[in-house]
Amino acid sequence: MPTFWPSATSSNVDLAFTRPVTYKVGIMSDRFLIFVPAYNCENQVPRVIADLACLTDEPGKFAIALIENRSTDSTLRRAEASLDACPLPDKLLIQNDENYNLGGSHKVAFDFARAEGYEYVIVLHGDDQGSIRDILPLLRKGGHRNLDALLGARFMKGSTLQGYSMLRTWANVTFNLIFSAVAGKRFYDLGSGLNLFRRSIFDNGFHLKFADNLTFNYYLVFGLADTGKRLAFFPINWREDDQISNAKLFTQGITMLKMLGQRIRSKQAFLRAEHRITPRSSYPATVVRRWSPSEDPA
Ligand SMILES: Nc1nc2c(ncn2[C@@H]2O[C@H](COP(=O)(O)OP(=O)(O)OP(=O)(O)O)[C@@H](O)[C@H]2O)c(=O)[nH]1
Ligand SMILES: [Mg+2]
Repeated sequence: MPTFWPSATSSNVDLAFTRPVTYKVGIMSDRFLIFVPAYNCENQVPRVIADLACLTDEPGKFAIALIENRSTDSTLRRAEASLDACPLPDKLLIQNDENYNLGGSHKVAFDFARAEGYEYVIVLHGDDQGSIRDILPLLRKGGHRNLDALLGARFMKGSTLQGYSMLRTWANVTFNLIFSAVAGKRFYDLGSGLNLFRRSIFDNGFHLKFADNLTFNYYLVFGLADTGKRLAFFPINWREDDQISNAKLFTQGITMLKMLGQRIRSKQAFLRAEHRITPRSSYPATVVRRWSPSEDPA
């Protein structure tokens, strides 16, 4: 287990017995794992990884874990080449042993982040619809410190959306409002592709029975609100250009209505219920390649 970097806000460190240390305000002391879920996005994943080069001069400790989900195209090969070329020192290419879909990939990522001692997980979808740059100003201000989840929102003041039809935008905004009313907490997005989570909130496994598919995030926002987690939303820039959307408006809408029915009937039963089509006791994955500073040639 790697050593934790001291947290600027930690109160359990007795500084009286140590040399004076100047803790800088901001992200200097935090460890972030950037989790990039990737499936059949061979054309987009190189752009996402190339963009992460902007983190080289950031003071926080950023590592990348790209989790490849058994793509049928060249995503794995192209991800490896892109990671190899990326100037950040800590990088991992992980492949799920089976396809666990997007929600299952999150479970792999949170588990891995716990094993390696990361305090925060930043989710950034591998299909290049958003950018890590949108969250950086908040991290620099320490905006994540008093929160359990900082969620990117495509549908709030300050957000920009490109390539989304009126119908799709309307459907999203409508579901945001319905979910908010049911949860008693304002949700500005039920699942964008740029989110930050405090990793320790997943240590008790409250998320493990949430659906493994693309609806995982919808369960998660309810789960976060219903277990009293501290969450906030921030506006993001989101686009759809050469991506293939897998979120089918009609079938997804029906699924969401069923989910709402379940949640309205009982909050507690909803939290405890099995929401997966294929329940699993574990989500095994394999590290295909790891780059770390100590392994760099001298
Ligand atoms: N569809 C799908 N996406 C996966 C899977 N595993 C990881 N992903 C990644 O999850 C992200 C989201 O998938 P999308 O198909 O774009 O779904 P979405 O973002 O909910 O829908 P859009 O709003 O249309 O983009 C992408 O970065 C995928 O590469 C999988 O098994 N299926
Ligand atoms: Mg997408």
